[in-house]
Amino acid sequence: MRVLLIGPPGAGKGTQASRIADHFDLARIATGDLLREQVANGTELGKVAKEYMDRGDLVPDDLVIEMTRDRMVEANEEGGYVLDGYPRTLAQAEAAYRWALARGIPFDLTLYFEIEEQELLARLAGRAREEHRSDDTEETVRHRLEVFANQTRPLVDYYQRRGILVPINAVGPIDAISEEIFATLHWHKARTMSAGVNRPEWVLGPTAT
Ligand code: B4P
Repeated sequence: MRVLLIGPPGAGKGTQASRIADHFDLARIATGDLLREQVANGTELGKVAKEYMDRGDLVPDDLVIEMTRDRMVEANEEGGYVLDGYPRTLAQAEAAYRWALARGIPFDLTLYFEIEEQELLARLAGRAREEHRSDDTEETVRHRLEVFANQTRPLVDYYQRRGILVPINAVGPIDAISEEIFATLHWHKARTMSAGVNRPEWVLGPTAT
């Protein structure tokens, strides 16, 4: 199973991605965590990425695309993955699509975490107190929400046109949201295993733009 999670910062992608990975025995590939690891290790990529992350901007597409590919191949060989935070731009989505198509491993499902801005601001203020993340200051969070609206929200249409988008209500108890997601994924798994109804991304045509 190859699943993507899309949602604004603080929507709970990281929280739910870990649970999905545990429940379905999938690898979790979280680009935010991978980038923070690069920053902590002081790599060249980390040095470049830090500037963008601290401002609340997205790290340049080519760096993120390159960083993510090998992990996707490894994880796919081990049974699949949940992608948390990638793709985040149309350019990343197109690159991921062409790359996956060429290998016959298109994405199965995209979960879109729906949530109001007020709830996001409250959650991220909580995370700022607990985790001291340099990109969780109020000003940076507001900027990240704008970046999401301008650069990432268009992916909702993109994956809807591909027929693999499922909206998830991301407000409520964490366990209840996990249950909704697990039910969706179990249903999808059962459906794709029955003959003739497998409709992954690639059967919908070479491009959705
Ligand atoms: P991420 O690490 O992906 O940060 P995020 O979007 O804020 O995280 P998420 O939505 O996963 O929130 P979480 O579950 O932790 O990215 C950080 C930065 O990395 C980006 O701004 C960018 O610069 C860079 N980056 C990453 N990917 C990139 C890409 N593809 N291209 C370019 N740049 C990229 O939840 C937040 C909080 O809410 C937690 O404290 C949690 O406990 C709480 N919470 C979760 N669910 C809840 C619920 N149901 N109720 C109440 N609280 C809840």
